[in-house]
Amino acid sequence: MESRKLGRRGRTLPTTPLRAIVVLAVVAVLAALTGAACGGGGGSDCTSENATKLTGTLTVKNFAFSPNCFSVASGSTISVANGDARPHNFTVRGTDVAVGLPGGETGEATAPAPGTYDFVCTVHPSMTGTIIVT
Ligand SMILES: [Cu+2]
Repeated sequence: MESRKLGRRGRTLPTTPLRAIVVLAVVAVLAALTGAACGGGGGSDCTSENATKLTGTLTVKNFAFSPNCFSVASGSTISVANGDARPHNFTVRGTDVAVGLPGGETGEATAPAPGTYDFVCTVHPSMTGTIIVT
């Protein structure tokens, strides 16, 4: 019968925790967004100065390429070893390099013309890297 409870005083206690939760949620979303923006790819951070000179084999392990920023000479052979049980591939964007890698197997690619290329495993688009071909 008394409908006064939510009257003028309804905004003291209930809104404070709610507002805190909303603020925390917004902060969490922003952190997730900026984290994703910074952590994704890493391709643009790969330059001839910080690239690893690939002397051995490009390794795929735990759904990641290692190294994922490397330099090679044009025309040289890039060996890619899949250390995972799952199939992957080594696909260099903007070239015809696309090497299928069944679980546990090694494939070979020929480094394309000089330039900077992004590469990816098209099965797992988060597996990316950059090659500096010299
Ligand atoms: Cu993959």
